[in-house]
Amino acid sequence: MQRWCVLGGRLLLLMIAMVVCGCAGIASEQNVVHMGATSFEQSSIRIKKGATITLADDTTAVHRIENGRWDTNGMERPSRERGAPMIDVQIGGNESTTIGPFNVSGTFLLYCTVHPGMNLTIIVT
Ligand SMILES: [Cu+2]
Repeated sequence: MQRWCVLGGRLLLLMIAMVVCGCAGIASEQNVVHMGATSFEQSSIRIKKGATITLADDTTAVHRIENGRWDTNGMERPSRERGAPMIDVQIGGNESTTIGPFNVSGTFLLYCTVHPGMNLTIIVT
């Protein structure tokens, strides 16, 4: 009887450990922005000050992400807002890259210089 209690206790600890690890996994996953062949899967993301963002390329397309945006006329508008981290990263097919941290609150614009209209707005609070 006592042996079963010890075994049950160990199983319980194991289950608690798995739940804790699972939550940590979700927490680190929340700032992921996925990219398709020619666009971000979401147009904006809201993050906490000091956080980073992982850009995940789900296709074989290569993306080059820099500070700025595509305007509505299809023109590149490179610019870096005050407090924005300098971003200039190339992401190969099926790769991911972490950018940031974003240490200043505000709204920051990123775009892919390869794909017209591929913009991402980052809101840091
Ligand atoms: Cu791109």
